[in-house]
Amino acid sequence: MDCFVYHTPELTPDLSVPPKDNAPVDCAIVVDVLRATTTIATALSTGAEAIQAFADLNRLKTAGAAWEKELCILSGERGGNKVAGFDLGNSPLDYSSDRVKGKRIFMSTTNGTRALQRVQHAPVMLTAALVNVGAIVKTIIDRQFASIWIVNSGWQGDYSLEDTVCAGALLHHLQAAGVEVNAGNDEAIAAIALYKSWSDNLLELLRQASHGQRLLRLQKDADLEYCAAVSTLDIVPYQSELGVLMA
Ligand code: 3SL
Repeated sequence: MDCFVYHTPELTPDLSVPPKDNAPVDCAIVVDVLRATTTIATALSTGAEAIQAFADLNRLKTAGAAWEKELCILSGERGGNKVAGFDLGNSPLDYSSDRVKGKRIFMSTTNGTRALQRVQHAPVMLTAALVNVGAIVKTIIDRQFASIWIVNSGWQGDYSLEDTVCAGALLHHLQAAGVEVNAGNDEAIAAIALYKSWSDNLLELLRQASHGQRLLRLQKDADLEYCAAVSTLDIVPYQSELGVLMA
């Protein structure tokens, strides 16, 4: 399996529009460990009907207003904080079953939703975080993709340690399951090496990462602990229609 890792949406070949010829990849996997894809996995595992992602807050509000009010949750994060007037921010711990069961979550985050848009025309799009690595690895193996892109969200165009370690976890666990992983770029090799050196202490890696530090300054210690746990959720978020993620 040809495996590429991209550190940011901007570095990822553009699949925000349909490809002219054959798709350049079978499956794109978007990663934003802190915290968008962890929140997506959590919300779907606690029974949200779907997550509908938007880069633009005004488009989000318009779509949410057209949805049945009792079944709509507005979820917005900018700079780590909840957007004023929204129901929820981006803390996965807030997405409990009693808040989200049966509801559609209209979500916008600083980086994660931009990464989703960047590859929205991939033939298959999944989202991964440390919490659902095992479920994603199993799906990749079952679907027998010939090629995958792991698309890290990064932080405002910059590299992020926590997304890279998750990319490495995915590739390492594919290898451990006997898949022949052909690293398509150096980023894939580096991601595996990063995961191997930190796999016993992922929480500490998240604490040292620049976005982890930002979240710690916002008193989000419990979020970091939650996001650092590996394969605690057996859930595979996939894009069912443009911009909509379901389990
Ligand atoms: O950048 C994003 O998409 C967010 O996940 C950032 S935060 O962790 O919610 O601050």
